Amino acid sequence: MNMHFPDASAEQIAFFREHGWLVVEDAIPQRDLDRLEAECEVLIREKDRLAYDWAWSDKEDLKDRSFRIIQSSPSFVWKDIREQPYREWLIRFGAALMGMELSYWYDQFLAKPPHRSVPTYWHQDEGYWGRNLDDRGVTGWIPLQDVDARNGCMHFIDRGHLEGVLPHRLVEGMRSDLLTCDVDARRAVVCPIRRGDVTFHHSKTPHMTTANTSDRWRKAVTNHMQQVGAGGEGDHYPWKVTVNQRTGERIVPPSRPL
Ligand SMILES: O=C(O)CCC(=O)C(=O)O
Repeated sequence: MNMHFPDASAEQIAFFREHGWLVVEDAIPQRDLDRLEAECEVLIREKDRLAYDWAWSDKEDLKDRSFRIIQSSPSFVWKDIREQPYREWLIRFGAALMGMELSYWYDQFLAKPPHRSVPTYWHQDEGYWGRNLDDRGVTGWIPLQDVDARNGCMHFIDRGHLEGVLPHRLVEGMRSDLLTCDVDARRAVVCPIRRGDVTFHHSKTPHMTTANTSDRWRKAVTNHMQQVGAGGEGDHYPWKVTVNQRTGERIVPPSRPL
């Protein structure tokens, strides 16, 4: 293990358990981020083949998607990614925060183009994943440049992980599976952070990122981990849909009420 990667302190663990989120400063070396960012470039360049448009508008045909949020996975293009020290660190650090044994689940590359993106609206990850992940998931979010509210940093609802799963709905005007829920925005904590910092959030923490109004891309790699044995998504809530953006097909998985 690279000595640079920090261990979770008792204060960080206590903060995460109370608040449902945490900023870890200076966690990942710049050279590791340079490699990760370079590997992700092809996902932007070849987005029609390798990515979904997470904010696919219902006014656009499949072939005309404007990719207001590119949604892909670094694992599609970087075969050795699972052996990278930052990945081992995410599991170790996340496990300490959650107080459970974790396995790495999946990663996403989420890129917002300059000026023409949209927010990733308020949601809880369990709203997408279903009851299988009940208090059993954690996410480590890695921006590939400095972020603040002008280019899409994380916002969290403080202590929201202690208040159950909120009713979600599909975001209006979208053809993708993008969900949202209503929150008390007065409790929102804005988390501007620097390249090298990482945020963690519990799978029940309501969170959002703002649109990118800057002149540069906002790129982030998000890393989802689950308790060993949780078995991935399932036992879904009634708002869940899956959209296959190769075909445009919309699938409604079996669900039960909230
Ligand atoms: O990067 C984004 O826009 C949203 C990320 C997110 O919602 C997550 O990592 O859970």
